[in-house]
Amino acid sequence: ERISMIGLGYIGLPTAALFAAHGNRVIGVDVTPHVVDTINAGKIHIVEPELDGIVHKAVADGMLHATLEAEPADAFIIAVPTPFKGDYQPDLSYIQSAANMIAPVLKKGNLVILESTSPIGATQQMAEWLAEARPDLSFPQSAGDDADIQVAHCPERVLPGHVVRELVENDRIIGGMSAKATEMATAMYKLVVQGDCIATDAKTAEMCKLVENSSRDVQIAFANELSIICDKFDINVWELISLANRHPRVNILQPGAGVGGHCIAVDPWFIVASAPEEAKLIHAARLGNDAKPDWVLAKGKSAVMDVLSDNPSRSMSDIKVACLGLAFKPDIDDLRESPALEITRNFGEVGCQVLAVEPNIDALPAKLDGLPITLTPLDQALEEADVICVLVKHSAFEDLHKILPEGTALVDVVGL
Ligand code: SAJ
Repeated sequence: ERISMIGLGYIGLPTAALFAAHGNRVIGVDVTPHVVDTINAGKIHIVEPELDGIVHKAVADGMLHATLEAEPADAFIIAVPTPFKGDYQPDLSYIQSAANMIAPVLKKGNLVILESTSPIGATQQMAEWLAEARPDLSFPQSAGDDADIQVAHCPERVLPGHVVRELVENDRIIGGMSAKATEMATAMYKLVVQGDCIATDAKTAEMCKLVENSSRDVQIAFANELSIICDKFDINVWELISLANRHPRVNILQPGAGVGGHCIAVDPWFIVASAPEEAKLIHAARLGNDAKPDWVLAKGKSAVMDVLSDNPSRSMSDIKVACLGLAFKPDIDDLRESPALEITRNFGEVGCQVLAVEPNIDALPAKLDGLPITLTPLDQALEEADVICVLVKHSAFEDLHKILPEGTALVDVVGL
């Protein structure tokens, strides 16, 4: 099989490399010259454990090469971003550009797979764009199993940090626009996937992916709401959750600083945008999780105010607040859409000195430039801080309770 991967980001690059590692010739296409050059040099531009070695070998073996322009192939996989616009409406322009890019090189017998997380109807829309660009070919929306080009939606569901393993082990949802498309896509994924490939239609596959992440978002919102209620009654929410979870049919997730990353905080909006009247719970969960960082900031600020009122001779500018963790979740270095980063930045605007502790990075992101925030080693931060806010449950912080200097105010929103 000759496979073309359109979009070489967090999903596209590992998927491309995996197909190449299994003996398929893979052409990776990306619009960013730096990405193309980096991959062709056998290197990677993203952070994901184990990926660099696989890409290096695939490029060295001549099985993977990256280009800026689409080339003919047997199958095309589209893994481009599907962000939302300001008003929470999905932005399909990247999918449209990808469709326009591959349309000229499509040949009878090709399979086009949309892997990007997409709002309901996006696969059909992509097939329409392809059909408009190539009136000489037939597509499944009109020709079904007999179409020249088959189209399917097979959403990715891998967990950042475990992508290489999950790409192989996870079950895949295969949503063909025709039975033939499902059959062709299943045969292709079976080249690398050890999990089950489960057949459905494209619309159900789109909804399935959105529902998986919405389900997690709603459950985390429940945990976050509990943490705020428990704070009011001075109940330890982590003890409470572990007790409740002893019930055989209860499984509550963990509260935290908020929901970060680029999937769980985005995908539920696709459902809300398309069914605003009906998706009430999903909407409320999204708002609840988005509001959690402000609640955490307020808790931290109130601890700072307590220090000031206990020490009238001190001023805000000489109070030191340690923010433990900047990443969007434990034990990764990914700071994108991170509630911990947002909280830390907001602390920097309060006027106190902020000691940012993030053992997984070497330098602070530009987003924090110009604020009184310094990247600080854990031991130094613990020694100097008046207030410690634990924002991410990194394993480096595990023993914090044992080494915490006595009398330091602690705001722990992750339950160390
Ligand atoms: N979080 C909590 N409490 C929890 C679990 C998570 O506050 O109990 C927070 C995390 O700290 C983080 C956010 O939620 O800020 C999201 O983290 P995550 O580990 O739940 O998920 P992601 O965004 O890394 O990856 C998710 C996964 N989806 C599900 O688990 C249903 C992954 O399988 C998807 O492939 C990925 O989204 C995606 O690309 O859509």
